[in-house]
Amino acid sequence: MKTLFSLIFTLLFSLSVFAQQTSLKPELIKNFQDMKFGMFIHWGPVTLRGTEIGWSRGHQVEMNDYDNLYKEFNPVLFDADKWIKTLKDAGMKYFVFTTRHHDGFSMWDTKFSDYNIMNTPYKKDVLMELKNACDKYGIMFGTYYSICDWRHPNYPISRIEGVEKPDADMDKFYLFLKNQTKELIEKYGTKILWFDGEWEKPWTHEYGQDFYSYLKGLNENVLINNRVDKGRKGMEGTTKSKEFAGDFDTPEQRIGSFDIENPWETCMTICNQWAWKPNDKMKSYDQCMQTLLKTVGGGGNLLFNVGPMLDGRMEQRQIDRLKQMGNWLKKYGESVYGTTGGPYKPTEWMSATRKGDKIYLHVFSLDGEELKIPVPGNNQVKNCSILKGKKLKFEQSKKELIIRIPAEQKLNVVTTIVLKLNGDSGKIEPIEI
Ligand code: H79
Repeated sequence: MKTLFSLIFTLLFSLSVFAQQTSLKPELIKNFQDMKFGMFIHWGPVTLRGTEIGWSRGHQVEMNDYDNLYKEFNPVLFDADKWIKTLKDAGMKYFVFTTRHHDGFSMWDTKFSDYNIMNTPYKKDVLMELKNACDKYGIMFGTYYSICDWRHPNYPISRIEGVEKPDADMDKFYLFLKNQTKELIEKYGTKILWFDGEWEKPWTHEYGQDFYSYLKGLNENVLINNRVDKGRKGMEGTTKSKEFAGDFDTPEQRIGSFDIENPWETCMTICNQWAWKPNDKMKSYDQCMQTLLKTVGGGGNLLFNVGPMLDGRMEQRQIDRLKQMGNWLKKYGESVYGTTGGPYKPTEWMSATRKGDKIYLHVFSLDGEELKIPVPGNNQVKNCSILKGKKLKFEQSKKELIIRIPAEQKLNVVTTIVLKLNGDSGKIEPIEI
């Protein structure tokens, strides 16, 4: 009896391990990590008010007003081609679009809710246009999808006092989630399902597990973030333990901690608000570059968020800022794409990436002309230069590597230095500076 029990247990256990392994192919996640830089978009009828998507419903914007904004949503200057071209010119490789935020509005032609883009005066399936533009430019297409839906009658929570939901029914609501995400996978070919809003009580670990295997069953090549399940540690975004589903971690509005074991992606806004806000404070070029390079240097991807305006255009100042980043990446991209974070862990003033026998140092600030860092493990530095620039003099002892960077060689915002080693940089243990 005991052996039969343990046999069944072993069988079930190996089946579940098997399921986990087949659900995430290493090359799928490697390909994702190699891309490094993507664009997040938060957009919807709420841009008519300029307040935050989802969160302002029933707060800054009276609920009834919020829920009727779609009747006026007519972004006549929306041009999917222009958006994706902007993204491409920024050096970004993938795209994640808010298909349904916590407010419950569906930005595509869905069969499962009338509260969708086809019932606005605009009447066009913006999601399909974006998907087609991504295909045209060779950009990976992904979709943000909120698990909570504060407006949906079957979802138990509204977040607003005094609103009763007599039709609350989580199992019915879960069926709605399955139906909608099936459309995103089958009709729109989404490659990334970027969930959110999983932290509320009605969503459980059991739903999370079931949803993850359901979606992988529809297409095993869809990447799914860790917000599908209940394992996320707040805005830090890491996953509590292996028992929770999710292909990558999701630090929000912060650069994730150094981690080259578990895939992660920082999501961050180029201004302050996720959805467009008039005259929102925009990050400087310096802040944008440091955010990107410290994220990549820590082993992560950056999903950088833009909120387009109510007429469908992105703000010109944001397009210009992204273009500046793209111009940098055009020249120095080999130090970003396809690299691994480290071996030096990011600091305030420097971050590093590596590939093959090379280490790239991104120096943001340096007092004087000498860069002093620990030697890269057991390796010898063979030569050292500014990336795409002049050779630099250096000395190495057993412990220390000293690189001379003449003042006139220092570049604005970031100076990238390439070290060529006598061995594989991938094998070096992380180094704290
Ligand atoms: O979709 C974006 C956010 O709307 C969503 N996740 C990203 C990707 C998000 N979920 N939780 N949070 C953001 C954190 C919530 C912060 C809040 Fe607030 C503080 C909610 C209410 C007070 C920020 C400030 C949002 C509204 C005011």
